[in-house]
Amino acid sequence: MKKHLIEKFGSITAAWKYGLDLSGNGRVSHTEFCAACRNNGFEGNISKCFKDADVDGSGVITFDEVDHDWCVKHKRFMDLLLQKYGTYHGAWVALNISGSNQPGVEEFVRICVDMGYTDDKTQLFKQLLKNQGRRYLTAEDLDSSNMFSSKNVFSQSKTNIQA
Ligand SMILES: [Ca+2]
Repeated sequence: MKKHLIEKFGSITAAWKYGLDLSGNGRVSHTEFCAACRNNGFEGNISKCFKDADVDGSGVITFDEVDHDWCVKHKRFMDLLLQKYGTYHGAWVALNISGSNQPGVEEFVRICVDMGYTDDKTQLFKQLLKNQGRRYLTAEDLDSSNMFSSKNVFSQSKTNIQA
């Protein structure tokens, strides 16, 4: 399923935002997951896939369970962004400095450097793109805040370890 989604959406982040977590609350329930599988033409064993993905058995899938590495990176990016710019809108204004509404990878790398994000910036840019064919970010792409459920991702990871 994960491979299938990445092929379809181009990145696991876009797959989560636009293919899985359609309600945008940071959690995917079994019902939502079944709908997502149908929407995306997935024909494998849906219930088994859900069980496998729900690592902590909480009954919902979080992005942390889908891709822990990217989850940590997105969280870091979000924290730095809010520290530096206060809001996503503030970051968008800084990113869209040319006023074109089409900031590309160069502008993105610049705000990443400004906020002190040290991981691979081009890879993050690609994750955030809704369509891989596009060469610029939109405000919607930039905003990854609703990828996390209300629970802090790191406390969730801790729960995983304890369980
Ligand atoms: Ca879970």
